[in-house]
Amino acid sequence: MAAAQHTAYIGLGSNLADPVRQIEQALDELDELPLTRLTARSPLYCSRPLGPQDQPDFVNAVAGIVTRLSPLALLDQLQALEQRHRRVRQRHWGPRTLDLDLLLFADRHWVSARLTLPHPALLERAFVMIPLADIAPGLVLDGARAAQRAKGFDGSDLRPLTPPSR
Ligand code: ROI
Repeated sequence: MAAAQHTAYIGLGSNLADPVRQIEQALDELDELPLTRLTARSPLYCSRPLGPQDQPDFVNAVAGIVTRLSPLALLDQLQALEQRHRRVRQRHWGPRTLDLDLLLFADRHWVSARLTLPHPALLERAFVMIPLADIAPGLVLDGARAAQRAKGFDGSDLRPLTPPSR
């Protein structure tokens, strides 16, 4: 029997080596993962770095996918994709060519050394919640809709790079 299909959301971030190209390419590559289809992509946002400020601004986006992969098989694929972008991580919370965070996988709750679902910082980060709310406004997270949660951020650290209609 074929594995069941689930919806998952991926956070994308880059602040090195032409970040817009890194993110655009990663979105295409998500669509090409085995047993996986890209179903939604948020606009791209420019965001001030969280963490050390002596690094370039980030480009961030959130992708929606449907997949027949398991959460850990998907995580393996995301990490392989990061490696293909020659991910460099010079220091903790420092600049990187491509970060792919598995934010949500269906309504799974999971805690292990490799993976925590939902992503532990999901609700705290404007550069995740605002693009997530763009593509999944009605998604209920801890009792509140994504759109409602996104309104809780002042948004001044986040600038859209592409029109929301894309
Ligand atoms: N800051 C922003 N704005 N966007 C990110 O994707 C991001 N990723 C990180 C750290 C270094 C914590 N800061 C970030 O990993």
